[in-house]
Amino acid sequence: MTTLGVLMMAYGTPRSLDEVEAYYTDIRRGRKPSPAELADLVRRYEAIGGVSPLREITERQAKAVEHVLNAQGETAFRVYLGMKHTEPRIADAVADMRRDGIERAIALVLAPHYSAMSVGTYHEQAREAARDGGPKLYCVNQWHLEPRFLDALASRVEEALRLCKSPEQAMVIFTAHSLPARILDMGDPYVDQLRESGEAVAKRLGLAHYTFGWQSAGRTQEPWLGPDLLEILESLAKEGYREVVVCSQGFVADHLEVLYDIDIEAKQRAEELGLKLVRTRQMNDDPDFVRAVADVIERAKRDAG
Ligand code: FEC
Repeated sequence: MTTLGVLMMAYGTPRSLDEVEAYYTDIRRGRKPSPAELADLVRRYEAIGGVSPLREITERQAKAVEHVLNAQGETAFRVYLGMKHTEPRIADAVADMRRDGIERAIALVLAPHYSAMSVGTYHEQAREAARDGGPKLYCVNQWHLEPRFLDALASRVEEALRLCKSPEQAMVIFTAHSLPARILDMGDPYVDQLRESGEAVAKRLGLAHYTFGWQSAGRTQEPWLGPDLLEILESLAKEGYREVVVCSQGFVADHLEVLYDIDIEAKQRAEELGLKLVRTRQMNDDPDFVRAVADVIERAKRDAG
């Protein structure tokens, strides 16, 4: 039986506070952060306990997906993990596949919605690494409407609503990482795809109150997609809402942007505004999510022939 490779790609996170500067520099494509920017990022990592659980969770996700894929028995799969901003890099994973004689691989980013500025840049790195000597890559652009992924989101929103005193009156806010607003002029599908998955979840649950917002915008001069989650909280408090559910549908793991930006920063703002904020549980390596990702890979395998 030949083995089909899976190049699973994720953001990556520093292993310790000592690595934060190099990480931040990599995110900024080689521009070092100023001392104040670095201190602010270190402060945020310290606030969530010093390191982010993202690395460990990504590794668990990769193992669990490989296990589910191989339990089906028809094809042998081998999952290789490649990170965008830390080791093992995407190019390392591609080199490992080549070394192991993998000729074909499905390339999948652990981010459901496509933007040229996010998923597109992972694919660029993967294609570049595979250009000379393979393997042949089949890149999955988006998987935000994968039925089991939508089920997993819907069940988490439902669970969060159950923690509200008046679930029918609570506002559900679907969020994702903001990007520079110039993606709107590039015909990028990111914004539409976030609406599509949020609408699908709202329809599944028959939600009366839901909205969309952005979080974790970069600290750069150019305009970013808005409104930001913090602004939305202010508007909702003014409109008389008392409870909100934040479903960070663009992320699939607990990490800095969830544990700090929502659990610390947004919760504190909500409290000041007299709002109760309940965040939906992240996917991590929960079996329903792992199954959804395996479905995405199986589908890509069929499409690749
Ligand atoms: O837990 C962790 O340690 C890592 C959490 C983390 C995830 C993540 C996901 C996304 N990002 C996306 C876009 C951008 C753009 C910039 C940017 C900057 C940062 C910084 C940190 C950071 N991101 Fe990130 N992102 C995570 C962490 N991100 C830290 C730098 C400090 C800051 O701005 O807070 C701006 C780059 C620039 O300055 O030029 C753009 C997108 C995602 C979701 C898709 C994905 O996972 O790839 C999009 C997780």
